[in-house]
Amino acid sequence: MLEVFKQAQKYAGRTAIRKDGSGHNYSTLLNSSRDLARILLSGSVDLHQARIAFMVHPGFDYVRSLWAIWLAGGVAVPLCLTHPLPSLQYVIEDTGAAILLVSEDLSAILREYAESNQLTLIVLEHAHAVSDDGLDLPDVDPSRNALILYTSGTTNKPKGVVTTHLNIEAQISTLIKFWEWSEHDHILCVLPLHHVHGIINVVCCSLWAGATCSFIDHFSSEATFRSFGEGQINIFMAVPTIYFKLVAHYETLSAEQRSTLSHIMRSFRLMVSGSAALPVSVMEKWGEISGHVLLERYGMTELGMAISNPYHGERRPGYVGVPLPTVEVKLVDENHREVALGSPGEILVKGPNVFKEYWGKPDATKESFTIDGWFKTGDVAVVENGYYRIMGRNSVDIIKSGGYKISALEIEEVLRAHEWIGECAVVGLEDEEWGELVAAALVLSKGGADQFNVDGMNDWLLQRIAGYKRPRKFIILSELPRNAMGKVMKNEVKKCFL
Ligand code: MCA
Ligand code: AMP
Repeated sequence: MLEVFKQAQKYAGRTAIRKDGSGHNYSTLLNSSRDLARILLSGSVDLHQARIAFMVHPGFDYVRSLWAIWLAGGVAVPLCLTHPLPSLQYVIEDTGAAILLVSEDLSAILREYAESNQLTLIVLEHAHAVSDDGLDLPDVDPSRNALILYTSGTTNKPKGVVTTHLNIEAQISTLIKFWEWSEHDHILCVLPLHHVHGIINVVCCSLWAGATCSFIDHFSSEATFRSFGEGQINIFMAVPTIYFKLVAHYETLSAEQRSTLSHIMRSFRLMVSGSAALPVSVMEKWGEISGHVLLERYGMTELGMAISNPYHGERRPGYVGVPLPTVEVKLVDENHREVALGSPGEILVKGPNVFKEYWGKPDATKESFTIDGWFKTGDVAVVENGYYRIMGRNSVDIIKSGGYKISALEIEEVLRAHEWIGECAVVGLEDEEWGELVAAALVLSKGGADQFNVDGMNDWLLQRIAGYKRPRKFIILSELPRNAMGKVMKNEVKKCFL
């Protein structure tokens, strides 16, 4: 039996999940996951690593879907709940998922597509258990693939990051020890569940520890503070943009509300920030209102978590801390030679947490590792007084906005398909709230010059890309700044927005 289920069995009677005032214990969660696994198997003995895409609201249904896929021997492919059809289609087709598992109210977007492509669409609310069919669930070897998550990179289309059960077990068990998770913990999940931060750090870690995971459907400052106000939550994890928004909302509350909230937050055990650089100003303001020194850590879809400030000991503002136990980290120059202590270098990582491959992309997989097996993160860091400080990335084409990784090239490719646009360059502009804001410099086509308008552009984009990828600023130029070789100089493009 996979370790995750052995863990869950230990805590049978404890509350695993809470949402909207009701709870489910581990035993109910496991039984319901087994029932759903049998539905997925539909009479066969093992899904044999078939990819199952699922688009399910956070909470009990999400977790039982994930667990059912694993119990049936499948590979889980979580879909983003807010992606437009072309983005969903890309993931479904890239993974070759033939079964789609969906919450009823999310099914409309996929129904017609599933029918015309002979995909099986299972609506969770209509899927009825066949638990007495006598069928055993397969014994899944932990070296098998478990999860495919899509991440943007320096190529125009996102790549599917494949992690095995062993990778995931390594990622989880390291965090359980380092951050001292226990069954007495209670975390609030406000993050989207198609990325590592929400899936692994929040949901899988809490359920591995026998803790309780509370859910809200979608982040809002009001709902988050309301949930804190109930006095049960003692762990919180979020991206810096969320802390920024919470601070801003706190400042609008009455003195009495602020004092109650601050009092409650002081009794939390742990508050973590990650997925993007935490501005020191946000860390300080959060410290004032919550009494907590945020624990900042560094991770990546391909790695889970790699570097973390200590749970005990100094959490240094502006730094991500030290490599986690079992994770090897080194900083190298462009020839992959280790740099001298105190010099900046690219972060390379090795360890049982590191992903297996990019799905269906052997060349990209090979290129992302050195010949001696270190994963090349593309992030540049320096070690100062024993702590790592992230200095940036070695590609201007990767943007981090609201904690989401966004490929400038992907957005450019979409923009270029619009008849108004001749040429374009997408960049990330520094922003305290969002980390970076997506911005597009456009050279309009002949016809586009008369017709371009931002609302029309936005409507068109939202049918093709996720909302968080949409450029928030446009600038019209007569030509893009290029170097002597004709290459667009993105740093010069950024200056055009100043
Ligand atoms: C939304 N808005 C934006 C952006 N996104 N404006 C500028 N830039 C953006 N990126 C605007 C919307 O247009 C809208 O404006 C308003 O904000 C609210 O939109 P909504 O979609 O409701 O946004 P939100 O819910 O407030 O979103 C903010 C968020 C979200 C909660 C911070 O971005 C989020 O969940 N981020 C987390 C992503 C994540 O989990 N990353 C982890 C990747 P208007 O009202 O004017 O229309 S994993 C990873 O990175 C590694 C492994 C790691 O280390 O963790
Ligand atoms: P993703 O592909 O969405 O998993 O994003 C991973 C990237 O997020 C890393 O390669 C870093 O560039 C960035 N990142 C994660 N945590 C931090 C952090 N604490 N500080 C700065 N950047 C971070």
